[in-house]
Amino acid sequence: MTGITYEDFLDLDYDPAESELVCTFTVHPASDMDMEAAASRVASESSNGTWAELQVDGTITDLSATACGIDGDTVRVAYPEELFELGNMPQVLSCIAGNIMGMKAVDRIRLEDCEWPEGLATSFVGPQFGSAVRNDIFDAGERPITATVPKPKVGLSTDQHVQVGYEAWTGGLDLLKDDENLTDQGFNRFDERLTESLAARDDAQDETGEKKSYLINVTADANTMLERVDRVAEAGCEYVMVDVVTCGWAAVQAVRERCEEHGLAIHAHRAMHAAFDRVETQGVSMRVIAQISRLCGVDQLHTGTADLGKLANEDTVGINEWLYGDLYGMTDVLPMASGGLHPGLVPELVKRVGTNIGVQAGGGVHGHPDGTHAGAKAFRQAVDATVEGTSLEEYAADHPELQVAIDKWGTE
Ligand code: CAP
Ligand code: MG
Repeated sequence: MTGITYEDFLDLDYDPAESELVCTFTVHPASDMDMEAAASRVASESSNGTWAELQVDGTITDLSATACGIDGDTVRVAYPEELFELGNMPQVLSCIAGNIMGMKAVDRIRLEDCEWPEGLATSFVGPQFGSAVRNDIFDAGERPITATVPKPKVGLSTDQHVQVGYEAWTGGLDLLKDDENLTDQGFNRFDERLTESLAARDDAQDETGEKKSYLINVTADANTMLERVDRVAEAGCEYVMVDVVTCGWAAVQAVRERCEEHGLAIHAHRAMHAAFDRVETQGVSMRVIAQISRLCGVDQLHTGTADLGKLANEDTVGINEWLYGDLYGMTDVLPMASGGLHPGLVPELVKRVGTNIGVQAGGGVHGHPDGTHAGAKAFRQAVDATVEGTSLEEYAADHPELQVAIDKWGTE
């Protein structure tokens, strides 16, 4: 009887089958380990191996992954499709981003990218609407859709929150968005906020003749989220918002299923993603988090501002391209640019990431010297000017709100 050892997981001549999931890792081996030894341990621990040589009686299904490529500190690992439970994202991640993240055999390891095979990819439902929301819901034509998040993040009463929404909608923005840490707290209850915001939304629609909607944050335990999704649908909204990283992929998958029953779109906030992707040598890249988000079926996802805003961003452009790209016919995802944006940054943002996006500003709307309504107008004016190819300075000559915003924040 021969045992399964770490060496069995390394074959640099191996050509992965089309059905296999191929993952690319950046690996920094431990000081007592060479790259080949570390790579074989990555493949082993993330599939069917362990630290001891295994003696197995009888025939078992061979579910070994194969470390099939090493190039500098880049390691490619191929995983047989039978290793995975189809449509179960937590199970997939327990393999490819599980124990290996803390293995002593590596000083650092980061899952950089996945090449999803058709069988596994299409076992996930993907988004219902994706970037079609821009025109299906808002009839936005060529322009990005616009959103704002009331600030301060938490602490506004329901009435104050609703009033901010009303001013933003009537100022020209499409979406009011809850902040990531606002759900159902004592100062601003979920049910009351839902009902009152949608009443204000209806008024704003009547007043402007434009479609408006609301991204209400349903994040909670899975059962509570599903109840909230039902209430949002009953109340007549088009979307729910979910903090997808903090609530977990199992819950996102459950919400996606319930949203299909109601025809609701999902706005994905990525709070906590940086715990996984910020350290460039460790964790899981934002690219992979975006892939997981699309497979699990979110319609809109925060992907950063291509470095224009206040938060560190990983490759917004490349991630957005992946979200739009073909994945066996799966619906795409609308990227949301957010975090420190203001009107003056919109032209450069659109230059970097295009117009098939949502643009979201909190401080860059409510921090306008003349308040939220003027701030919303200025933000929308910046979007309209950009899409029609007029410079902000020129457009501001007969759009005073934009002029005030430029005077305050500049155009860089
Ligand atoms: C933006 C924001 C968003 C971030 C999330 C905030 O507010 O509401 O949560 O954009 O980051 O709380 O910071 P401001 P990302 O417009 O006032 O900056 O989009 O990178 O996931
Ligand atoms: Mg926020």
